[in-house]
Amino acid sequence: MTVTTAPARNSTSAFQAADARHHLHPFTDHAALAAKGARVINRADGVRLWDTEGASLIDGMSGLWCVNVGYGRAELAEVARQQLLELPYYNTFFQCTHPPVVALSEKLAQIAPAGMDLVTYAGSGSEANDSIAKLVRYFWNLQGKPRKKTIISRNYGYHGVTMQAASMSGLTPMHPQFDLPLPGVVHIEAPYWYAHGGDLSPEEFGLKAARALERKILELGPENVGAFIGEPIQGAGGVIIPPSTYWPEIMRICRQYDVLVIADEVICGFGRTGNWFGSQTFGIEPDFMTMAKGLTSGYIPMAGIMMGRRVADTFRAAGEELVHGFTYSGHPVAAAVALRNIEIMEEERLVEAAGGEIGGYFQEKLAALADHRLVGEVRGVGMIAAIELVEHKPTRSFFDPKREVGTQCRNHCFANGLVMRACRDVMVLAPPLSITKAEIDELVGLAAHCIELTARDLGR
Ligand code: PXG
Repeated sequence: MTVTTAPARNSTSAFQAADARHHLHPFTDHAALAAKGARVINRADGVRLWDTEGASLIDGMSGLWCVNVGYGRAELAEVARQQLLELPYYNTFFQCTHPPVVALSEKLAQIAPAGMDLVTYAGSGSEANDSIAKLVRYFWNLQGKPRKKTIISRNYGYHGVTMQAASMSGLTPMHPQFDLPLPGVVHIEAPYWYAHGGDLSPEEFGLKAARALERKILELGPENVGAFIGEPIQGAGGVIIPPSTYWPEIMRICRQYDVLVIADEVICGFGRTGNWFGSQTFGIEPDFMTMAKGLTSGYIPMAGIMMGRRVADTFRAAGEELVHGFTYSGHPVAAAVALRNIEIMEEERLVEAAGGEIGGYFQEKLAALADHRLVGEVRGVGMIAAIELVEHKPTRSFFDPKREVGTQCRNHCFANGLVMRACRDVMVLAPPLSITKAEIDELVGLAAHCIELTARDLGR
């Protein structure tokens, strides 16, 4: 046992020491973090975070793309408190239900794309995607097509970390540590025009990228392909926004070969792209929709799986038990918080703001950063955006990844009061939808300053 001189119990160094000793962080090099000490965030309000040293940050990432209504919503704490007192837990197995899960399901059916009116629940986006993969198998078994099981997903996709969700993810570092992907999952190229579009126009490239799906279906045989999964905008992969031609062509292909469409709305859902769901923004008609994050604005864990009519009718008519579900499927406290969260979005017209004035202002201010010598492209929709940091603008050429330019920029942001995330050398932003214009000015000002600091570090 190591004994050190004890720092004050609630001091930053005490938290850091205990954290380093006992807490293994997600997606983190443990030894490197232990050497440095974690930043201890202990308070938040609106779009701002504070750490134990008293420093404040504008949270340009809504936590992890989830706090859509912003921090400090007393109403959400209040509904959770009331529900905890009234019925803190009961399950939805064995022919039982409870008022919060009924009310939430009804509300979700109201705001979902047309025809989607059946929902089941999970605790996280990963669990929800894992469940969908099982439901795809079950659907095709019920249809008498038991071979139709392969799921096609995309490079740069992020669908979570369970065995199946990590397999469907297309961020390659997620696979080797765990001997993934599992059989039955294959990947195709992403509609990432800036990196891979070459001389094609975005529209031409969108068609080309979509037709990679058709080629893969024909290669595998349509009788073996069960579903295609994609985020409307690929988030963790670097906010990859597909050209306008992409999703309509994907829909055509999936309908032609009878392949189910899974829209992973974990980031795009709940207003981020200016509609309730990214599917509405991009003209996707999903058979399954994955919901998490913004469903509760991250105040409490919850995920949902929304089904389209064909899938829903098949399950409703199955005439047997669906042998799937979690202890916490439709948890009453989470459901109550989710419902109130959606009501807040409605009352404050946050989705309209993201698709209108506030989203427009955010995108317009950010667009000005495209003139910076380090910035190759600024792209965005509603309240999600990306800034590509590049070595050479005219040829769209990237820095050597070993230089970790994105990480340097992120570190400058962190030191200067802004949370902006780096996905490779793509700086990404997804602030709360409740952000004000003045806060957007501050956020974009800080982002510009930190990009400039990064350029100077590079001697440019
Ligand atoms: N689908 C998508 C599109 C996601 O973004 C998940 C599924 C998985 O959700 P859970 O709740 O199981 O984490 C996500 C999660 C990042 C980052 O680095 C992004 C996510 C999670 C952790 C980190 O940007 N997205």
